Amino acid sequence: VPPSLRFLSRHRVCAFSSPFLIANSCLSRKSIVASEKLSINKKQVMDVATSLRRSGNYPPSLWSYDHIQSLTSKYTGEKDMPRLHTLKEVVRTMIYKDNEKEENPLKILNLVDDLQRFGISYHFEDEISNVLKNIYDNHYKNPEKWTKMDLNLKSLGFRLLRQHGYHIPQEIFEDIKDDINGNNKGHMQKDIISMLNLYEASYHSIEDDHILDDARDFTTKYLKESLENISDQHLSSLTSHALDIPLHWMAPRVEARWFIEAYEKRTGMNPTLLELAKLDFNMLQAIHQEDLKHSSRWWKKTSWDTNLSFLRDRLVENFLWTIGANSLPQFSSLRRMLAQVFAMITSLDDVYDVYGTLDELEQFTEAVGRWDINSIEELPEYMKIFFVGLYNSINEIAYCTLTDTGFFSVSYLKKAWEGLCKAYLKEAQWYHSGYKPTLEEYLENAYMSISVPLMLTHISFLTSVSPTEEILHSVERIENITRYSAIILRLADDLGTYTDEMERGDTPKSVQCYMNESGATEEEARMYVKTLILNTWKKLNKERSGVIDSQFLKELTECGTNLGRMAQFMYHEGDGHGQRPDVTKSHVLSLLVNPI
Ligand code: LA6
Ligand code: MN
Ligand code: MN
Ligand code: MN
Ligand code: MN
Repeated sequence: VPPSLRFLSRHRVCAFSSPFLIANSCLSRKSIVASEKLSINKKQVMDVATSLRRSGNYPPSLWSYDHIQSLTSKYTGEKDMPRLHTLKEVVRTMIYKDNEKEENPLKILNLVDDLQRFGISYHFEDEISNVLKNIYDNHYKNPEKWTKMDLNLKSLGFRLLRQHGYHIPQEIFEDIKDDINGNNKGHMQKDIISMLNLYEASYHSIEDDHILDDARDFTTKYLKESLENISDQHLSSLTSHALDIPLHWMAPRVEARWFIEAYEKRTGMNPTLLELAKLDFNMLQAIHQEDLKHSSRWWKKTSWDTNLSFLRDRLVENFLWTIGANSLPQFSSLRRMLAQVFAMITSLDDVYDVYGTLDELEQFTEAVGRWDINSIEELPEYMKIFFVGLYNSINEIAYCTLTDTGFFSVSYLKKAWEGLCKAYLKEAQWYHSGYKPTLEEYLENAYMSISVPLMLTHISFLTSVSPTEEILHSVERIENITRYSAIILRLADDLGTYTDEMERGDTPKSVQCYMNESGATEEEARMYVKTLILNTWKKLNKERSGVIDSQFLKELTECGTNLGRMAQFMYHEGDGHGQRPDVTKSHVLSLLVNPI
């Protein structure tokens, strides 16, 4: 450090409570001009800025470009199509045959459940919706019929029907109210399968479904206590898997891989179903591999991994989120563009949280607002590289929507990025000023800064074939769904990442906000945040049943919900997205690299 800059040295600065407050005010545009007068050049000032920048301390990527490009699968192309088609026809017949046995719908409901868990229900959408309509009309619509059903059938039907938008009131479980409150010992059917199905059903609750809250508590405790004594291997692994993450919260591809491997060990399993599930999984994986390779070529072309080396290099992990959002075969181009969007979000987050000075971040936020390539001269070099990379990629996405659908989306996409930058900037300002928001104030901004609104804006333009007005109307109609998905993602992210964030220096996250305002301990605050996640799911469940009239809204809603599920998966053993790529590695291998 040159003598004239000693006042900025780390040693002195650390004596103040917020080093960055000092550093930033010293490094503003005005002070650079002033420092030039003091015969200190801009480069020296920037060097000091660099020495004061925080570090993400992110481990390097585990996936080299060459490794990704070398991925191959035997399941590409047309050669497996005839077999897939044959198996699908066999299963279709199976659905119709089971559907005719109306007197006990348990068998067909189990089949629907299995198809969904295998991740192959998308082949049988019409059949499944016919089956469920039938079952609803004949068994669940009329409360008089509830008394004749056993708890297992009731629970399974309740879950599948609610999942598909039917309104089944919680009162279907009125008769077990006393049992689950502990007042009527011994009457309720308590075999493991029934308890499992009741447990899974309880996650489809909406607010004020108190019977289901009690059912969740009861079955969770019951299943935990029974776990050691379940002699059937398959049943015991189903149980611990369910206790780990309930089915309704599970990321679908992760569940598919897990369930296929578990199903294989089930006594009396159906080999045709298993073959179809495996083949479909492997064929989808082959498509996903090509999408990943495509995304990785884009990532290399940005050169951010070398030119902006302070960023997390997480292309593969970002890609994993895209198959979490939508894994269907016809959505390759969505995944390819979404991987770009997710990688740019993750990178931009590091610019705001780790690398940028407050003054630079203000400049960058304004530059995104202008969206003008001719007015970025003022930005520091690294931000020019970032801005042009972002500008090119987003304009290219807008170009795709223009040529595909005739709609020029760039002003909406730009607005979404500006919104994200503003939310990021607010957090940076809070951090630099030492401000402690209340939890409510924090979440009002943090549901934006977790980027779900931006993601869903892009997803709606990339998946819709509808006219503009309809898309914009759709975005409005899913406002609440967007918000609740975003809050789930935010809270799950906070639980997985706040330890490192607080260590590095960041704005208080939900756990800290709650501790600050309530005096709770860290453990109590974590519990509170988990309760908030559960309660947000209840709100989301209610909203989900309101969009079943439109196929497009249903798909968009599923995407939003899946992003929440993906977050609960990525963060449930720590920060699988940023700090712990090693934890995510086995999932990348099983979902993207190795066939079954
Ligand atoms: C998580 O990092 C991150 F980068 C996200 C943007 C989460 C959303 C997921 C994507 C884009 P971090 P922050 C696939 O925990 O600073 O640093 O918002 O996010 O808490
Ligand atoms: Mn786990
Ligand atoms: Mn961050
Ligand atoms: Mn951030
Ligand atoms: Mn975080």
